[in-house]
Formats: sequence, structure tokens, C-alpha cells
Amino acid sequence: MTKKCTIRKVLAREVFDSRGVPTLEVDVVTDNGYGRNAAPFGAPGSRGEYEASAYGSVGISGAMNVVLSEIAPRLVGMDASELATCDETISEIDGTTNFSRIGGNVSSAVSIAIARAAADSLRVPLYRFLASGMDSFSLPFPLGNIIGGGAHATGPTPDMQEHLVLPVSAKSLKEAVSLNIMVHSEAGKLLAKRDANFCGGSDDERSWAADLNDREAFEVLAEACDIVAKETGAKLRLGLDLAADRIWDVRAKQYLYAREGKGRSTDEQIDYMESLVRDFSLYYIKDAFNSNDYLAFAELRKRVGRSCFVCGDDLLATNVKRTREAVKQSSVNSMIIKVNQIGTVTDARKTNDFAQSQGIRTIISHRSGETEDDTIAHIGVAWNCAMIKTGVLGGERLAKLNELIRIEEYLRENAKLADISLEVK
Ligand code: 2PG
Ligand code: MG
Repeated sequence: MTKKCTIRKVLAREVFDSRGVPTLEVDVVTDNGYGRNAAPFGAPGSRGEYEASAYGSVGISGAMNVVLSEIAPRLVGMDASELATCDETISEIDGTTNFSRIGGNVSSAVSIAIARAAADSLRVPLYRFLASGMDSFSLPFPLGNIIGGGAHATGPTPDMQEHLVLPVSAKSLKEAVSLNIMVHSEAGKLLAKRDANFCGGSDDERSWAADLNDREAFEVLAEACDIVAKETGAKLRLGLDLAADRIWDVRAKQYLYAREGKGRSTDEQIDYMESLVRDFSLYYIKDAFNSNDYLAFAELRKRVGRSCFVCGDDLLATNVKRTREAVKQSSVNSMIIKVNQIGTVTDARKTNDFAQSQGIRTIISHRSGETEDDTIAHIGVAWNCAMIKTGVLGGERLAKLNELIRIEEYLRENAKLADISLEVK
């Protein structure tokens, strides 16, 4: 055992996330350092049916007690650098198969705090510790959330949750981040011009919350991209996170678009998604169908997957079994990784590695309710993720992007942006 990493203390407290909701923060103290993590939280209506419950049956009120009275006594004396063993212990304490007792936020906050404590104790950057021996790194492309709706916004906003931008021509992480910021700013100006009532309102992730339907949102986004492209010469592509579970009416078997006053059957939804990919030249489309419909994803992938990222999030919930099923059915060519969906760093890593071994690109992601923690920046680098989905503005989103800028500076020519090319039809 590397004595430096011996866990001496595990502390827990309640802090607040970016929505002002109480969340759990955990500190792990070793002989030689410490690590901290505060758990992020998905919005009701955007959290996946198959992800670990955030606080399980203990609830947020019981979370601190679980850490202090059950987890801490078992972890004290263990080696933080043996993360897989620590994570197994956390699973054992939970005693269920999906953290339904202590919750994925409790387990992931502890697991990440252990990883951070190990890196700190060994005096290595977190991405190096998480990469375990890997020597060449790529930086994940930042997906920018520009116009919000769905479960992340209130008032008359688009049905779709996120209208996104991807600065595909960027040569550096910093350039990519600044292009996304420019598009965000231009979109804000366009919204103010077209609607005298637009007061600069934004959603949970600091994307604009405006009185638009989905098509109008894409039009504004495309225009903002054109302005930035003209000014900079950059190439920008559009993306979409539909978060379709929220609009899926299981009884009517229809996707309900409230703003259009229209329902779409699964077949119509597939056609609609295909038409959006064509009309707006989408490069990324996530959760276009409800999280039980592997087949609809597969059909969309068949139609557009050679020129567009067809991405699963709620469909897969960072769960290796569900990912295996998606591979079997050829449902996606890309997927989201969120540690608190599955509960531990070790399990998220397994899913990430399995997906990549099957040719599925992985995208590390924030949650809509975030904290200032920057772990996902390090995971994106360590696990070879193609993209990072973490919004454009807001301190809790920029915490991740700014950390990536620092990593890019530190790695210099040893780090390139990830390759996000797709086979063109
Ligand atoms: C998503 C995330 C982040 P939430 O759906 O991808 O945008 O939102 O955390 O609310 O699930
Ligand atoms: Mg979601």
C-alpha cells in the first residue's frame, strides 16, 4: 500500500447546487492530501428512468448520515489509490444492484472524492490518475448549449431541451470555447432584435430561454452561427438534445409537441428527426426517442448515422448492460457518460471503455443542476471522450471549460482536440 493514500477521514456536508437545491458534498482526507466532490443533479423530466436514483431510499436528509456512519468507518484505513476496491466497498454498503438504497449521488460523490484525494496525495493531475498509465491525451470537443427549453426552462420556450452548437473547425480547446461563447452572444442579440419582450432570460444551464418553437430556435441558432462564421472563418455545426422521454405519452404512443399542438407517432418522429438533420445539417442528435425504444434509435442511426452523431443518454444511463443491448441493436454511434447515473467512477469507466471498444464515441456530461466541481474536465481527457457537454456560460459550467483550458496549456503539443469526424455518406 502507498501509505500516502491511506484514507484518514471522510467528511460530508450539505451545500447548494446551481439551482439552489441542497446537494451532498464529500471530503476524503488522506495522509498526504484530500479530495472533494459535490454531486450534480438532473432536472425532474430530464433524469433518465434507468439511472440510479439520486438519493435512494435514504433521501437527501439521510445522505450525510450514510456517509458519516456507514461509509466513513469502512473507508478509513483503505488506500484511495485503489479506487476499484473502494468503489466495491461503497457498492457493498449500499447492498442493492443500482444504488437504490443510498443513491447514485451519494456513491458518486464519495467515489469522485476518493479519486481526487488519490491524485492529490500522489501529486499528479486528476486526469493522469484516472487515465491509469496512459500517456497521450486528447481534449474533448465542447458542445455548447445555446437555446434551452423542455424541462430546463419555464414559460413559453421550445419543447426540445437544448439547441446546441459544435465548433467543428476549432484547432484548440480554447478556440472552441470562445467560438461557443460568441455564438451564445450573437444568439442573444438576435433574440432581443426579434422579440421586444425578450429580457435575456436563461434556463438552468444559462442557455437562452425565449418564446420560440423548435424550428425558430434552430433558425436563430443557424443565423448566429452564420454571423460568427463570417466574422471568424470558423465552421460551426448544429446539434439537438431532445430529451424525448419528457414529451413521450406512453398511453397515446405519441411524442407530444405542446407548442405545435401536435403529436407524432414513432414513425413520424423518426421522419421528423431525419428532416431536422437534413434541414439544419445537424451533427449531433441526442435522446431523440423515449428511453425504451432501442429500435427507433437504430432506425435513425441507419438513416443519418454516417454523417451525424446519434447519441443515447437516458436510453443507456451509463449502464454497461443497456449499452450492450444498444450495441446489439446498432442503436447509437455515440453515448453520454455521467458518473452519478451509474454510481461510481469505476462503473462509469467500465461503460466508457466498453462503448469505445465497440466503436461508440463517448461524451462526458454535466447535469443541469451543477456544482463548481471540475472532475468531468479531467474524465473527458483521461477516458478519451470525443466531446464534453457542459453548457457555455455560468461559473459552474465554465469551471469545467476553464480547467480544460489549463490542461491544454499544461499538455501543449501533447494534447490535440479529439477527432470528431464521421464517415460521410
Ligand atoms: C441532459 C442533462 C444535461 P439533466 O439531459 O443531458 O444537459 O440534463 O441533468 O437535467 O438530465
Ligand atoms: Mg437529462
